[in-house]
Amino acid sequence: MAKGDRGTTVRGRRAAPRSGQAAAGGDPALVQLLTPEGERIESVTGPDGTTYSVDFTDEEYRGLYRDLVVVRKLDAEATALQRQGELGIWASLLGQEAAQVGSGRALRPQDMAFPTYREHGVLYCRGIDPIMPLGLFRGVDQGGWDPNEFKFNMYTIVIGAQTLHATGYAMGITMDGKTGTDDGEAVIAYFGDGATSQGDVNEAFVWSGVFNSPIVFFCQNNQYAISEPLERQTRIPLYRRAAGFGFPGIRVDGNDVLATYAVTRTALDNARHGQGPTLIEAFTYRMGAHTTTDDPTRYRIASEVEAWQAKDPIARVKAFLTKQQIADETFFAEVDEEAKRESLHLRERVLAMPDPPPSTIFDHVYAHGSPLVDAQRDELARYLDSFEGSKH
Ligand SMILES: Cc1ncc(C[n+]2csc(CCOP(=O)(O)OP(=O)(O)O)c2C)c(N)n1
Ligand SMILES: [Mg+2]
Repeated sequence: MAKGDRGTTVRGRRAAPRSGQAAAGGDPALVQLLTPEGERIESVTGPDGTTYSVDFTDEEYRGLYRDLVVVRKLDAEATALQRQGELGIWASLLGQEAAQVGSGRALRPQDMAFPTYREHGVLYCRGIDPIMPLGLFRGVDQGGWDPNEFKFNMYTIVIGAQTLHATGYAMGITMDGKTGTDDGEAVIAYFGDGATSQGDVNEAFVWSGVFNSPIVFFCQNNQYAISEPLERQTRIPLYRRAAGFGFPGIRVDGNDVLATYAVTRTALDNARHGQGPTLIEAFTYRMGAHTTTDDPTRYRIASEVEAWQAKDPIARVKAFLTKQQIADETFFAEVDEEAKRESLHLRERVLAMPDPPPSTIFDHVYAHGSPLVDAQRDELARYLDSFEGSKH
């Protein structure tokens, strides 16, 4: 995968042992600040000369660890709920926690995010009640959060469509004069490796590039689009596609929460200051199934999954915190306990979610209603009333 990259060099000033380089898979273009063994790399200079580093307090490091653990636990609970018939489907983020927490925490409050259907970790970082996507996947509502209040749009199932929505939004905030200052707004659009083959995504790249829009394209390359592996999407590393559209692309270790944070924050700040788009390729791995309807053992081998297990995004933060004596066993046990409490709370609330009346399917089709939708609502009501003993 990285073969075409051999000519690119990263000049990192490494404070930690050289093991960091091997851990980066030998790919010199991968920005990494925390190796799988938990060694901290002080800073890394990317191919374009930008230096990436983070300067967190101990409390902030512990906060990131807590986010990662809670997000994974809530996700596992959602998968279990689906298996027990309580959700129609679930798209797990397992393995992608660092890509999501790193980029999610890099967002400033005023930044707007456009997610796919898998961004539960980013949603959590935006302060949205984690039950919200479960209502959607239980089929009792259509998401439920206010995109403007939380600056996090609705989940998008149509692959790549949100990149165009995000591009339009980014062009709009430029016209509204909301960019160009430190407290200006920037936009982030999430999508997967498979989505990069969609026309929508390529059109979004064209428009954003040409209009120098304040947008960060955040591609979580989890190596698969359902059963289709990366080599069926591209012959070159995905981040290098950006060059053809006239803006920078960078590949970051998506299992490294620190590097993901640093790269995303820089790209967002560039965008808000009028320096245009960036494509970030967060190199990661989907540890679970595509969704609960999928069986990945049909198309990938166990040794591949095991190789990625050794790059686990949470284990490396735990190793780092332990080595640096930033956290101890008591803290880790507390976080586990907290995650357990939150997931139990989530479960109880999901089970208590009432089924909505059938007519609510028509409620949010148009913001201000429509005669056609009104007629369809009436027709359904008449149909349901036609059943003997119907309460509808
Ligand atoms: C326009 C469109 N085509 C096909 C699908 C069916 N589909 C759902 S998920 C998916 C794969 C997406 O892969 P990727 O972009 O890598 O995201 P990931 O699921 O791996 O996060 C496809 C083809 C769809 N939802 N929308
Ligand atoms: Mg994918």
